[in-house]
Amino acid sequence: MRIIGAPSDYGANRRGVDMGPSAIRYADLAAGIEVTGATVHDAGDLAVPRAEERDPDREQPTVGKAKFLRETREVSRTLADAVADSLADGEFPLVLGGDHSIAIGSLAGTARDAEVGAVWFDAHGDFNTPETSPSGNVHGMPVAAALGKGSFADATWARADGLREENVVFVGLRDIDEHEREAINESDVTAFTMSDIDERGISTVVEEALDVASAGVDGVHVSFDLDWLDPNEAPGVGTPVRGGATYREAHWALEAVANRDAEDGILRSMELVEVNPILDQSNRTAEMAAELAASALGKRIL
Ligand code: DIR
Ligand code: MN
Ligand code: MN
Ligand code: MN
Repeated sequence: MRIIGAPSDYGANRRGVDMGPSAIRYADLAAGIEVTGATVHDAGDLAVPRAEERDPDREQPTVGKAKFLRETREVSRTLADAVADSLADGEFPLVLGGDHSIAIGSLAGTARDAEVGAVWFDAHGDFNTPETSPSGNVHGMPVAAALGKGSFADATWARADGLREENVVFVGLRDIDEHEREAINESDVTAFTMSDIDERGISTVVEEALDVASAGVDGVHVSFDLDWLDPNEAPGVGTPVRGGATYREAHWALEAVANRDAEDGILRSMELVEVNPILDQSNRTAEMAAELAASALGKRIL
């Protein structure tokens, strides 16, 4: 497997999430994964334009309210190539964000030569477009971007045409903007909220999510926003929302991903995003991210 760092914070309104890849590596990510018997190849971080060095006067594409589109497009293209190269070399891509806007690149790369589904662990729907976004932050838009919604229809860099809308599944939603709610309801994606988890239990919901995401596709991308977790477990995120998944639910969910992959080899790529060590308590959130990656990749208690 190959670790790819994508230290971008252009999609969020908080600085510090660009340090996510370092924080997760510092939490012994590679050693934790090697316990599963996997060989870990750390490809380092992608070159991301540094915020302090960017020329504010350089022309910025204006599309709706979306901020930093030029930088986001550059990062997306670089990351898409890195993910596609990793797959072509036969190495499973594990991408470390960065804010969730980097998922545009991960999805474009993993869906370049394949039909894929996605399981989206997140408090948020990430289904805004440059037109509907209340914040203008692209980290609230990656699913809409990959599916070519709104003005993303014309953005070839953002669209992941191999990503099948009917195979996109949200797990654990609890903070959705008004226009996002309509857009999700009108779309063909499947959305499980925290209420669904409360009512039906994490195991039923995640098994069903994996069924939907994997039906008839070549592989599944797992996108894991650390703000899916309850802020008590993962305080180091830019947009915490109360009432999230517990430590044990999270491990169960990612062990279910590993079990499913052991059965049918469906896991194609994964990313861990929104770790912000500046906002964290010690390095707790990055440590969670590293542990959960090991669970998703097959680490077992016995
Ligand atoms: C909010 C926050 N829905 C927005 N989104 C976040 O800005 O569009 N996604 N934090 O992870
Ligand atoms: Mn997100
Ligand atoms: Mn989120
Ligand atoms: Mn596999």
